[in-house]
Amino acid sequence: MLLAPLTVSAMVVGIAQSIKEGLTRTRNAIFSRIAGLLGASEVTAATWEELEELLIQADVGVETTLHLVERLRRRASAEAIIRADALQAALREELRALLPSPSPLNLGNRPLDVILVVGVNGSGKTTSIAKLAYFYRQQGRRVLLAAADTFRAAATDQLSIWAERAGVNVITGAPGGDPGAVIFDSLQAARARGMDMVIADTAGRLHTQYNLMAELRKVRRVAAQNVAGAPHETLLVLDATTGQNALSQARHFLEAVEVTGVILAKLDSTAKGGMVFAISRELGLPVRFVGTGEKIGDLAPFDPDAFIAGLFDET
Ligand SMILES: Nc1nc2c(ncn2[C@@H]2O[C@H](COP(=O)(O)OP(=O)(O)OP(=O)(O)O)[C@@H](O)[C@H]2O)c(=O)[nH]1
Ligand SMILES: [Mg+2]
Repeated sequence: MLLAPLTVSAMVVGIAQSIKEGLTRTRNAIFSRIAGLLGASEVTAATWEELEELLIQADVGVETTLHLVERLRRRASAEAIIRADALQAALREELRALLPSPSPLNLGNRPLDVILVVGVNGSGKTTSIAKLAYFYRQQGRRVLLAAADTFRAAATDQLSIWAERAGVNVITGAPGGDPGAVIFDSLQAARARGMDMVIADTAGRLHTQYNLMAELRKVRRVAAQNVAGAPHETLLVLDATTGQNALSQARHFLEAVEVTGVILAKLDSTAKGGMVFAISRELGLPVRFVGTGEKIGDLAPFDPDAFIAGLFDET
């Protein structure tokens, strides 16, 4: 049974609110201090140094932080900014400029969309896939899951439990079996059952990094052979609590498979929400969704304006 699609305005308010809630730790631990810092009566060299430290603590990344603070310093002097609110507004603008403007995902333009979800084990892949399934189902999509993580014995069971919560079916394979076969079966089943979206879970760990990447490439190949242009989106799940480590993991994946966007899981569990800026600037990838909790509905489509607001605004 399909759920009624949400109205657009209700969704936008809901999205902004859940992004804000997901940012509670980042806001309380870091950005409220930044706001306080910029609110001091006098801006000195120490102010800039402290700003730098706080941004690095928020995992904005060293390179991105230096770029930001340098731009802000220049603006402060060029525009003779002395008022705290003007300085904060300038920082917000500079942060916003680091994020790409929202663009639609490459979905909904064909009879069957295929989304591949990749990432290291424990990053939040399975949970995020279930949340994605739930999210798209609420929009009236007919979603089928593919349990193509055949390496870890419990992975299929875990995905099946989550699928039930999301109200969608899963195609599974034999433990230790060929993930390419699971994808193939899933695409056939999707067509036979009149589904319009397949979301595939993939292994996060194999015996070697080489095997893992070879497997991911094979999964992609099978998808491409069976559905034109598939996978239409390859989303990399990163664990926000691992901060800069997640970026180096991401680089490994980028070398092996074409990634089109990021799901930043566990945003609610960390003060490292600044990672979003590093992902955008240093990896050149758009963040597409953020995980804001452990429940099925705790996934928000990324909205850059809501994200910036959520960093600073309590209400
Ligand atoms: N607070 C919070 N926890 C999350 C979020 N997303 C995932 N988790 C938790 O992170 C843990 C790992 O999530 P999984 O979805 O199992 O991760 P995985 O990448 O599939 O892991 P493997 O299958 O072992 O490779 C679980 O305890 C989830 O509940 C989130 O957005 N917020
Ligand atoms: Mg998993």
